[in-house]
Amino acid sequence: MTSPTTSLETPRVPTYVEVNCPVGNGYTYHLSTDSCIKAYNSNPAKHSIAKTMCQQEGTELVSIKNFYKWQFVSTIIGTAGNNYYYIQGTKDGNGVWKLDDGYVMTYFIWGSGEPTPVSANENHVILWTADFAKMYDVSGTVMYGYICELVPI
Ligand SMILES: [Ca+2]
Repeated sequence: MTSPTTSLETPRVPTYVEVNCPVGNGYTYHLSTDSCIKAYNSNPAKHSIAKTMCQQEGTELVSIKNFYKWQFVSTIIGTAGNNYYYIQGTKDGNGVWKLDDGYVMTYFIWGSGEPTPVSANENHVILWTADFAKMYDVSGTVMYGYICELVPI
């Protein structure tokens, strides 16, 4: 005697990020990391301006907290060509990398020879497509592209 297997699974409830991701504005949603990002490279900006540009459209610079997130971002920007994109990450006076919310940054996938010694004042992070979208620490004053991310409010 077998009873029918129930198929009354609860429908998956879309997340805030999924529902609100502005895909019509060029953002891409990625389900398994629940992230929504857009890469900008046509109007390079220094770090502080890049941050503001994201904020002006209700997003922030992308925060990369694990390999899977980095992998998604790398598929968006590509791992070829010669493009640079600011992401979150600011080095404090003690050489500690922090995200914009003040939490310590724990995931890194540095490019060759990176990070540069603390004394060099390279206090921000970019991804460089020519090196497989790996992280490079740089001065925030150089104009680069940037990647914005929609985060839950
Ligand atoms: Ca560097």
